[in-house]
Amino acid sequence: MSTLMSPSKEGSSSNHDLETKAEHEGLALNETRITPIKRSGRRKLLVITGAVVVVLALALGLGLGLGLKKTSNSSYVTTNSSFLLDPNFVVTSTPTTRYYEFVISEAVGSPDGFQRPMLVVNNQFPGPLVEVNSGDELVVNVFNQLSNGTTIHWHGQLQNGTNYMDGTNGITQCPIPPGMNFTYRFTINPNQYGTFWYHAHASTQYTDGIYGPLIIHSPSEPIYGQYDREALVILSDWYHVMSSGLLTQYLSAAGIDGSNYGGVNPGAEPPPDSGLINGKMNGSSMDLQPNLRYRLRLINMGTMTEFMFSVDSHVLSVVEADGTSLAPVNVHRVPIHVAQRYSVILTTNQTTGSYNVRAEMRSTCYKLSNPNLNTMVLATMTYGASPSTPNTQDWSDAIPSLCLDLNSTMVVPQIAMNPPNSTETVQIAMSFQQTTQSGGTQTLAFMNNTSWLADSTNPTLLQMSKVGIQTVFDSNQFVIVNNNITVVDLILNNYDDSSHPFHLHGHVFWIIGEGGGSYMSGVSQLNMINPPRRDTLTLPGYGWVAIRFITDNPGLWAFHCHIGWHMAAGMLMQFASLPSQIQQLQIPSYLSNQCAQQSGGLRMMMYVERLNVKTVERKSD
Ligand SMILES: *[C@@H]1O[C@H](CO)[C@@H](O)[C@H](O)[C@H]1NC(C)=O
Ligand SMILES: *[C@@H]1O[C@H](CO)[C@@H](O)[C@H](O)[C@H]1NC(C)=O
Ligand SMILES: *[C@@H]1O[C@H](CO)[C@@H](O)[C@H](O)[C@H]1NC(C)=O
Ligand SMILES: *[C@@H]1O[C@H](CO)[C@@H](O)[C@H](O)[C@H]1NC(C)=O
Ligand SMILES: *[C@@H]1O[C@H](CO)[C@@H](O)[C@H](O)[C@H]1NC(C)=O
Ligand SMILES: *[C@@H]1O[C@H](CO)[C@@H](O)[C@H](O)[C@H]1NC(C)=O
Ligand SMILES: *[C@@H]1O[C@H](CO)[C@@H](O)[C@H](O)[C@H]1NC(C)=O
Ligand SMILES: *[C@@H]1O[C@H](CO)[C@@H](O)[C@H](O)[C@H]1NC(C)=O
Ligand SMILES: *[C@@H]1O[C@H](CO)[C@@H](O)[C@H](O)[C@H]1NC(C)=O
Ligand SMILES: *[C@@H]1O[C@H](CO)[C@@H](O)[C@H](O)[C@H]1NC(C)=O
Ligand SMILES: *[C@@H]1O[C@H](CO)[C@@H](O)[C@H](O)[C@H]1NC(C)=O
Ligand SMILES: [Cu+2]
Repeated sequence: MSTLMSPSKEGSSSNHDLETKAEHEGLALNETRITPIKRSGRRKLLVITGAVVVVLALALGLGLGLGLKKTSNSSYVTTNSSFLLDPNFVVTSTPTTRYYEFVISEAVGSPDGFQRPMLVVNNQFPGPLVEVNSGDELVVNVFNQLSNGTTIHWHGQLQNGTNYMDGTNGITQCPIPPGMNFTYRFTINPNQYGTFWYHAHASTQYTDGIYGPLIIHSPSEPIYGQYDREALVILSDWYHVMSSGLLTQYLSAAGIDGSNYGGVNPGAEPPPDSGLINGKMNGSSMDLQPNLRYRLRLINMGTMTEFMFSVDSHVLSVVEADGTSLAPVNVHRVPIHVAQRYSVILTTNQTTGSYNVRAEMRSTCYKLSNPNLNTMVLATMTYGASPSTPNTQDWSDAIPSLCLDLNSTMVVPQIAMNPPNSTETVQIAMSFQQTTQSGGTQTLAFMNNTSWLADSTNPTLLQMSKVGIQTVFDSNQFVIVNNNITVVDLILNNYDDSSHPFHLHGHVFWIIGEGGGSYMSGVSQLNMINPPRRDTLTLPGYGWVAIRFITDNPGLWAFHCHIGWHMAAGMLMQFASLPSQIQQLQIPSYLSNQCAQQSGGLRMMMYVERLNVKTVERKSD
């Protein structure tokens, strides 16, 4: 049995390497003209840009009401008492159509004991379970009762031929206007199964509670039948205030209000106030039966926190990562970053009683610390006895200091696939940079030279569906267009000190390499033998990753950091695959109608306009 990886030596030294290179050799940094800022501690490099940043918080429409149900008589959020899956769900390869109704609304809840307004699906938190078989058609009518526009994204779904159902604001659709519906209708890929989720994909809305599990069963899943029961374990970090206010502070010149966190630090993310397991802090209970094998489906639905998951006295056998069945590997703890999923098999064969289930928040990876945050989030697992407060011991294995993925040597797909040779290499530099605005400086995230900004009135998919390969995107969109089916090597260099969980929409990619420092062609090691396949991976601080994927899925696909604050700060780029096929997509007319409604004056989302971004380099000490 392996316990968890030891902290990467590469990672910790790469910080130094990078600065050495930048300052003395003028290598990677000068070459790419990326002049990252260090978002914590002493700043060595400073970038001044001639950017004009206008923040238009057009709260138009908030007061209009438009006959919407207002939330003054707010209902109280409910949370399921059990997260066991129904063992009678019929797993079959005969597809059917499954219908769901989602009402998105504001409601009041207190997941961790602190009452606050939340944004929820069907008044439930976490949102309702969507459970399907591979090949099923899924129809979800989303009724937006919020005062702002929203979208729902189906994380990890390939959406082959239905890119317009991907639910990504500014890319595949406009926000569903308040009081309107959008019906998501798509076929679950017949070869896709495992643990997925859905969440709002407009600004930072999902942080406020719009998320839930999406489970895809299949008799062809390699691990199918190797367990007796299944349970969901939903992990999330949690705030005591609405994310929109925190986002405004985070993107402001001064950064977030640091009075609670030992000082102001522009560019530093607001640290959460608590952590939750299945929508509760310390309160969730898992009532199991003895001598059964449980498939625990772990999903990190949080905004910025990597969790370290474990169950006292129970070895976990990891068998799935992001929908790929794995050769089982036994661990004591599983690190799980934002938007990732793992299935682990837990056998209830120890002394009957209650045990601690632990989701430890990796707060060492925050820029600011919240003195009121309790990083040890607990639930209680009981079998063969009545539940009691557990008196069980944590595993003694050291927890690595860096926020990295499960060592990729432990993520070995059961269905082996070596990637085809690549035909194209795309290298991207990711960094945070300071840009000037009228009131001072603002810290934004850049993919090469572009800090993404959603165009909530004219999504890139609609643009390309009209104009095809000739589309000229605005300067806030970094889009890599592939007119042919190619095999892309995407190499991402991180010039920031934090790790970032990156997600590629519409694809399952191979992780062919990762390391500290910058990628060096011919020197950096790549693995072509059955590499891990998943949809979300962690890019190490001051490190690199290389992923490989095939552009055989027509559409506009976001590639972004899943840390909500970072995506909102611009850490997103897009792949546009097969423009001629994009022009053939059967995009429902109500999708463009809802866009027309946005430009008609109801601009609900905070809109940040950035003009004339030019980077000038300046060193200071
Ligand atoms: C991953 O595991 C391999 C094999 O045990 C080891 O050589 C390597 O150092 C590990 N990587 C990290 C980052 O811990
Ligand atoms: C991103 O910038 C790097 C460094 O300048 C460059 O080599 C690379 O081609 C750029 N990537 C794209 C897709 O333009
Ligand atoms: C919540 O409970 C209801 C009723 O028992 C059930 O139908 C639903 O699937 C549950 N949701 C989750 C997420 O377990
Ligand atoms: C939206 O869907 C809900 C629930 O199905 C329905 O009651 C409502 O009339 C629909 N609204 C619009 C504008 O279509
Ligand atoms: C949760 O449990 C931990 C560990 O027992 C404890 O330190 C913490 O105070 C608890 N939090 C609450 C809100 O009960
Ligand atoms: C419990 O089950 C695990 C996993 O199958 C096994 O490795 C272990 O030996 C079992 N322990 C006992 C006490 O039966
Ligand atoms: C793939 O690349 C390897 C190494 O360059 C080469 O030996 C092999 O022939 C290539 N395979 C195909 C199918 O082109
Ligand atoms: C970024 O833009 C600057 C100035 O426009 C240019 O010189 C530089 O090569 C660009 N860097 C990348 C990585 O594309
Ligand atoms: C892409 O496809 C077009 C039309 O099918 C073809 O003419 C062109 O040569 C292809 N380009 C590449 C780089 O393969
Ligand atoms: C998408 O569908 C096309 C056409 O059926 C197929 O060639 C392609 O391989 C599919 N891609 C994925 C990722 O399923
Ligand atoms: C709606 O958006 C505005 C502007 O970003 C924000 O101030 C407000 O808090 C949002 N309302 C909700 C309920 O999220
Ligand atoms: Cu990030």
